Amino acid sequence: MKIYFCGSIRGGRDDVDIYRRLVTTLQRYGTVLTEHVSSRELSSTGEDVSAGGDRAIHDRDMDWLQQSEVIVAEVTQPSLGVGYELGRAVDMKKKIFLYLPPLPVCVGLSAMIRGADDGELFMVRDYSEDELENVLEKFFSDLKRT
Ligand code: 6K6
Repeated sequence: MKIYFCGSIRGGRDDVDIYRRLVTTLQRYGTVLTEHVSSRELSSTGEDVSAGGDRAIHDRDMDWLQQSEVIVAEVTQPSLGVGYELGRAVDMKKKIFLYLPPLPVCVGLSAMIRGADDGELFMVRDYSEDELENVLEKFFSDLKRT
C-alpha cells in the first residue's frame, strides 16, 4: 500500500520528531512516498529545494498523492502546503487520517480542517503521544475490513 504523509515544512519544523515517529510506524503498513517530510535534515528555509524548484516539488507531490491509497497528516503546525494537499486529496476522494494533539494545544486548528471530518473518508483524531502506534494500528486494521 502506498501512503502519503503530510507535515509542515515551510510552515515550521517544530514537530519533526513526531513526524519521524509517525512515518516509522506507517512503514509497518506500506510504503511512505513522502518519507523526506520527517527528515531532521530538511529545514524550513529551503536548503533542500530540488533542481526543478517549487514547480517540480508540486508536480511530483501531486503525482504521489494521486498514487496513494491513504493520506496521513499531522496538523499541529499550521502549514499552507498541508492544507492544500488535504484539499486536493478530498477532491481525489482519498482516505484521509489526521493527527492532532488534544485541546487546548490544537485550539487553533482551522474549522475547514476539523470540520471536514465525515467519519468515513476524512477522519480527524486527537492523540496523546503514548497511544499513537495503537491508534494507527486500529485505523489500518479497520481499513483492511472495508
Ligand atoms: C524544502 C525546504 C523548504 O522547502 C522545501 C521544498 N521541499 C519539499 N519537498 C517535498 N514536499 C514538499 C516540499 N515543500 C512542501 N512539500 C509538501 O507540502 C510536503 O508533502 C508537505 O506535506 C507539505 C508542506 O508544506 P509547507 O507549506 O509547510 O512547506
